[in-house]
Amino acid sequence: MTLRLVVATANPDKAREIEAVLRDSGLDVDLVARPDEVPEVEETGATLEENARLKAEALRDATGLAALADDTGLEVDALDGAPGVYSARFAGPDATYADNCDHLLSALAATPEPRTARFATSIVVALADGRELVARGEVDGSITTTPRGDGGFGYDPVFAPTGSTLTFAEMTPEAKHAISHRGRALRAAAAALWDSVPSARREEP
Ligand code: ITT
Repeated sequence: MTLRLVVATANPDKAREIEAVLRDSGLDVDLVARPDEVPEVEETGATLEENARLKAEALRDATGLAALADDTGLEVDALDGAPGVYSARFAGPDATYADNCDHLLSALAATPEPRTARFATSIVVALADGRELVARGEVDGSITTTPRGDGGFGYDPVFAPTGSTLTFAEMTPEAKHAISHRGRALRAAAAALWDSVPSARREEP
């Protein structure tokens, strides 16, 4: 039976990645766009998981549907883990992706390479019956000295995963999802859904 799942993100780039990874999950999922009339929740949590839970529960409560939320942060070792939960607004409240990348490169201008960092994603799925599933994914890498590539979004042009000479923005979407924080967290969330909602398993043809 199709699981109707509303995605609790206002970021279309993120929504596109979530859809692409869940399409390959073996689950029969109908992804429903986040209704515009539902107000965005304030991300007041101290951790990625708390923020993901706030977003998922608010949307589940507003729609009565299962809701999936992703909260992601970039943790830079030389900045003691910043920007972390503040990644979206690192360069200010209305910061663009380019503003945030520039701000990060400026903050690291005096830091020699490798400027080690990791992306982390926490996912919470708030099911309609009140159960909650939690998943996390991380990828280690380093911050480049200049932005490179046009793919992906956010900090992708300045993040090169460990073992690759390319930034995430220079990779195909499939190559990014195979190793990314979000790809890993979503595959773990899909496995939890497979176990917890057997009716959503897609029958093999
Ligand atoms: P929602 O809360 O509505 O889902 P958001 O864009 O505010 O959208 P986050 O707080 O989770 O999402 O993300 C923080 C920022 O981290 C985001 O604005 C991006 O700039 C960046 N980011 C998230 N995922 C990323 C990825 O896969 N690659 C590069 N940057 C990413």
